[in-house]
Amino acid sequence: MSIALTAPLPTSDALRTRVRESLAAVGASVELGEPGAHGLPASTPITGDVLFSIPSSTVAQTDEAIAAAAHAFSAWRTTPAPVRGALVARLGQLLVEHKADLAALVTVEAGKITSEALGEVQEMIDICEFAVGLSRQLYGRTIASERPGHRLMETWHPLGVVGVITAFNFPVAVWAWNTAVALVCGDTVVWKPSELTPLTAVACQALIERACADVGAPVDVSQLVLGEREVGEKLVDDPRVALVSATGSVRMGREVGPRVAARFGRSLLELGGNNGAIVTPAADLDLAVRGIVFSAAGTAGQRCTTLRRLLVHSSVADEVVSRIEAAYRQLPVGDPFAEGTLVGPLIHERSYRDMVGALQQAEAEGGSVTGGQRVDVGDDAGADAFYVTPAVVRMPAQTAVVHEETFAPILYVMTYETLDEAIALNNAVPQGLSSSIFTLDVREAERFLAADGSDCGIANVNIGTSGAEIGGAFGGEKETGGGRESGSDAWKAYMRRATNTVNYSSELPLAQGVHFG
Ligand code: UN1
Repeated sequence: MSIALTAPLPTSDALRTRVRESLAAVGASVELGEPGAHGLPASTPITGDVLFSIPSSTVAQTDEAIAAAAHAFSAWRTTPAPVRGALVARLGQLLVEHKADLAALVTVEAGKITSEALGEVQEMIDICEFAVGLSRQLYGRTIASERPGHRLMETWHPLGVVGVITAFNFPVAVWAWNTAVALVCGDTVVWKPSELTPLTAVACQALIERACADVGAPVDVSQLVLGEREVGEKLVDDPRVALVSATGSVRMGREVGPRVAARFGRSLLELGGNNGAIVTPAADLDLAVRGIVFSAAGTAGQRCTTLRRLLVHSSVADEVVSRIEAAYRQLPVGDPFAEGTLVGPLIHERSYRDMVGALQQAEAEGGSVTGGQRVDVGDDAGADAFYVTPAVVRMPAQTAVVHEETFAPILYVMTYETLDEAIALNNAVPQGLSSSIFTLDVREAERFLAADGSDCGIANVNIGTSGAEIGGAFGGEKETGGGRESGSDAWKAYMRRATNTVNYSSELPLAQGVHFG
């Protein structure tokens, strides 16, 4: 394939320097060993190389981290919420100050283009602002009591230690969604980031520790554990971890959910998406194509909110598809640091293999593929890096392959005749995260948002499936796991509810009219 890269790839040595500079700027100290040395490999999808080897946490260290967080909880839970908010406010300031440093690490480790990496850090800043406001708005309701001289009310209390397990594709924002909210709710946090993005995590930990020092909060309220499966399993199985908030694959969620439930812990799951968008004949096609291209090809198709299925009315299908294909031909693929790049690398070879496998299966199921080629980066620097052109696949029907989430830029296109059919197709997959409709017809839009419309946790009109703001609750139904994070009243998952009945009379009436002696 002779698609020009936006610029020659940087060398791994240049990326090492960038990492060192960014870590130094945020004040993180971590032992950066030679690649191949004992420890956790810290790699980059930009060149596909391991950059450093860093110390990882043992299960015993994870146990200590949980113990420290549990100990810190006993004081943190009675710290007034607005005082807890001051810690999150300071974290937000530090994130503003170090936005570029953190974004550079996100680009190195997750391969996001600079604009999206900066956007991810902005999402952290936004949730900090939200959580600071929330720290003065944690509320309970009072409810009319059936008994005279009685008050019935709900109070919300801190829950305990929150275990946060995050994925590579949002290596910092999802930590911040959970941590900012958990901390103002009076919880303490133990974070296990993806083993693919440990350095960004180390940087975040340095910033939260500095924020703690600056406002005089106990540093143990936020812990970081780096490692692979056994570290996550410890968080899942330890009864001191009251809530496990896990982002990742459906397969991971299928394990985490029952294991946490078996010990009567709580889990908040944010699993796979397989998001659809409907384009009706009443759509503004210019706007629809722009929204579709960002949602389907942005982040190289590696968001859980990525648009993967386009359900387009047969009367506009050819036009929409040819405009998407034309836009795709113009998308600069390459070094995510280079100005102008819009599509960076896939995270690793396995993603590339999954993409190739899905495209082969799609063809076998009658699909016709445009794009989806590996971009030859031309020299040794990128032999283990995987850059691809985004793919559009016209499918004769929503076949088996379309029901699966392949974490790569593949957009399957199906046509429909009636809106009912389109909504049924939208809802026919096992996942239920995000969805959109492009239409200027208010009846179609409202039908899509109604109880018998989209069955997803996110249903949009005239915007794509990705790029949600933090103010709303984020999450989805069915195999997406049912959790809600981030804004709105998602904070309630991080607290426990007590129902209080207060008798301020001198009588003792029993509820339901019961007489007892
Ligand atoms: C994810 O992909 O796990 O709505 C999170 C979005 C982002 C968050 C995505 N705000 O695309």
